[in-house]
Amino acid sequence: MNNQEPRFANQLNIQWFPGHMTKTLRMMEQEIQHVDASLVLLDARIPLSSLNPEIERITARKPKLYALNKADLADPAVTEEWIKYFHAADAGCVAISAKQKGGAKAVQTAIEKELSGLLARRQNRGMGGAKTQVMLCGIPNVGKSTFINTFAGSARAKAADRPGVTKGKQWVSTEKFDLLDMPGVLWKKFDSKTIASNLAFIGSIKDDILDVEELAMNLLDEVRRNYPELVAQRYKLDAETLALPPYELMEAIGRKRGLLVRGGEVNTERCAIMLVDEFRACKWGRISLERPPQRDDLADFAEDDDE
Ligand SMILES: Nc1nc2c(ncn2[C@@H]2O[C@H](COP(=O)(O)OP(=O)(O)OP(=O)(O)O)[C@@H](O)[C@H]2O)c(=O)[nH]1
Ligand SMILES: [Mg+2]
Repeated sequence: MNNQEPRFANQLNIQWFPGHMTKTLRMMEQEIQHVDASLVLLDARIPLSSLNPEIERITARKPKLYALNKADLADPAVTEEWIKYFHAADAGCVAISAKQKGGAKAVQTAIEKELSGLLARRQNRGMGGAKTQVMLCGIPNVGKSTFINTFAGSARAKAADRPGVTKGKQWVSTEKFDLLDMPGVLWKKFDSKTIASNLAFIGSIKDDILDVEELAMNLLDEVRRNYPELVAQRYKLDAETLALPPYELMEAIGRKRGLLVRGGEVNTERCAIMLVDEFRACKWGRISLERPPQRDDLADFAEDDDE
């Protein structure tokens, strides 16, 4: 199983964990003591790979809700499976698209449900008007600041399409809630190369430490396994071309798009950037890169261990 995993992820063993992430983790450890609950944003396309074990540890002792964000980019049927998976583990979980107002409403209702005991106690003590304090956490670029802006109804927190936009904590208040925006955090050592690749595919790791051609080839290879028709449709590929080894497939796509350098060679770097950008902008279609583990997967895993 391991030799099929993307090669470029090996490079993530280089020193890439920036000091500000250590600072953010410390800040979260402080803040969690004072808030009522945490809202952990996961990326709906990779719910498990975006589940940061450090965030899990820090948020463990307070009520918590998971939101599978960017559900508009993920395969809706797979997202449904993920919701069932989380609910089966007794975890509160909703699917949202932070840019859309409806998401904020779904989260408000779910948080109030998670905190119903606390809210009732406050009501009984005559403190019903106190605001609920919620800390937002998640990996870089998952949509924390965007969610806060939608929830608050105005652009109060800076949000942009790259990881590492939020640099410090920021409180944003609404009528009933105080929301704490936090910088995104990753963790020092990923359990598998698949996790590292998934985080790179969706743009949670800064692209400038990655080899964009490796990134694009691995992405193509991964997506064509589960969504061959989407890749074929987007780049007008016949079955034979779609089955080419990843580098040749990328060259074929570059040639079709006319991304050539002098002499007629394909400009593979430009092609790679185009592929990654188009995937992230959902031009290939709605794609989930991860499915909930099944019993069979666990059996396979046990077999691998025995080898
Ligand atoms: N399609 C889609 N894009 C989203 C959604 N939520 C956020 N985005 C986009 O994702 C990008 C990152 O959003 P941010 O809100 O800055 O992410 P963040 O988690 O605050 O990132 P850091 O501050 O860097 O940790 C922006 O381009 C948003 O417009 C969503 O639900 N769907
Ligand atoms: Mg942010």
